[in-house]
Amino acid sequence: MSLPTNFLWGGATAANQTEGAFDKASRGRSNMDFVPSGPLRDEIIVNGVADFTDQSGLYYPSRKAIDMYHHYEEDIALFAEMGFSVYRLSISWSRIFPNGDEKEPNEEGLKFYQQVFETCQNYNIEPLVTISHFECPAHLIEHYGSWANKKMIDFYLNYCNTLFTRFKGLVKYWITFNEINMILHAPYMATGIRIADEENKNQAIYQAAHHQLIASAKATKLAKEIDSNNQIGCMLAAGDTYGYTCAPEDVWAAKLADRENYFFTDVQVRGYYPSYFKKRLEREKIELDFSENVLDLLSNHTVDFIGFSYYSSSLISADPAIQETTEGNLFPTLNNPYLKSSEWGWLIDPLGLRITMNSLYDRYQKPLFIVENGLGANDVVEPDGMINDDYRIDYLREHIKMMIAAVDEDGVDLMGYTSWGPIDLVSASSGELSKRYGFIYVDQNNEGTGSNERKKKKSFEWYKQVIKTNGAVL
Ligand code: BGP
Repeated sequence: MSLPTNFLWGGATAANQTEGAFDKASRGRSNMDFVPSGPLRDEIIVNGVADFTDQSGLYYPSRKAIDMYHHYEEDIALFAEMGFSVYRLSISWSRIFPNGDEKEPNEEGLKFYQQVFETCQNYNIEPLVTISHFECPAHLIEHYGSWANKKMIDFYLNYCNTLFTRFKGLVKYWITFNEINMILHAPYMATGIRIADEENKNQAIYQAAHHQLIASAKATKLAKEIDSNNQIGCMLAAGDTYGYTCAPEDVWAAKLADRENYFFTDVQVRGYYPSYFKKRLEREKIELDFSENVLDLLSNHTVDFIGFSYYSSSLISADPAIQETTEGNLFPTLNNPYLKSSEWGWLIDPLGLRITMNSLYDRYQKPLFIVENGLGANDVVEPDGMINDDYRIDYLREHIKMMIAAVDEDGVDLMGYTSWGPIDLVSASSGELSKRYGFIYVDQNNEGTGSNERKKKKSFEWYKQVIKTNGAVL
């Protein structure tokens, strides 16, 4: 079993789930600053009813997170100790443009990321930067309706221009939007849009997605103009859908479900709206701008690589009587009797990763990058201070085995692997700190009253060895 010698190993985080310091250094307010933990959360991230007036009594986990803003040197040093050659992180748009529509950026924000990237550089860690990871300045939501509005393309481009120019030479791997297809499941969290009425939901979603796809193509163009070394990726929440039975109706239902996701990558990788989707637009009377310059843009500025997250496969049935679904996921799927699930009800399917990698590579024949994969679990600190997360090691081992098989036996071209949350962070779906993913434990909790002290878990040494042996010792 072998991986290429230049294979990139590391971990992935997002600004709103780690940084905290939401009001430091002239940072503006952002969509996730107003999403509390607890029962209100689901409603807000899905239907977009965040209240931008401060509600005392509620706890907003993104505001404090794990205070990586003040701990990044220590954290990156720990990543380096594990041997990371890549660190995927996102930039908080509202640190750079506090309102989002200014012409000039906030120097304090730029300086912060400059220091972060220089720290990475000192350890020979390649940053992989997500330009927008579930992040939108609150001002753009309040005053423009976020991505529902075409003007967002220019605001986003101005932000990209600032990043590409300022970080030229420090960053070469970029992802335009995190899990662009998550707009289907959590429109507010993913993009800041609010779905006003169910009837026009798809028009609203695909209009906003269309703006993001145009913005992504424009950003790709700009990135290359500023530095031809730049490598741009799209990013998809992936995971193949299986039919519940071999009934052709179930197989067909699974194919249709996968298309919902592939639509986004079809545009970003192939450069045009696929025929099946154009038919759907006609059927649903969804109107989008397909002027010649938009079509040219999409076709001339496709991405260099396909970033994707993989947590599990999905299961679908055409029979409405089959209804038993998993829990704790933003997009519940049918329970698969062949699979176990995590404490949060997410199905665990390592072979599904190999299947998904093959589906993506068969379809696109472009380099893939696994930019998220991991297990969210309740970790226990033993009286001796140890955190024995063998379940996490098992999860990752089985997934990495399948990843290597896809490369080694199936010939998939894979650039790298960044596990999700190498350090504990705020869960996007639940807002909980107790849903931990890290190799590094953070003394922080669901109420935000912890000390933020960092501690290595058992998986820390395990992952270090995996990286050192390029996946040979698992
Ligand atoms: C993806 C997001 C991440 C991350 C991850 C795990 O959808 O890109 O931001 O949070 O899922 O999900 P959760 O945090 O809900 O466990």
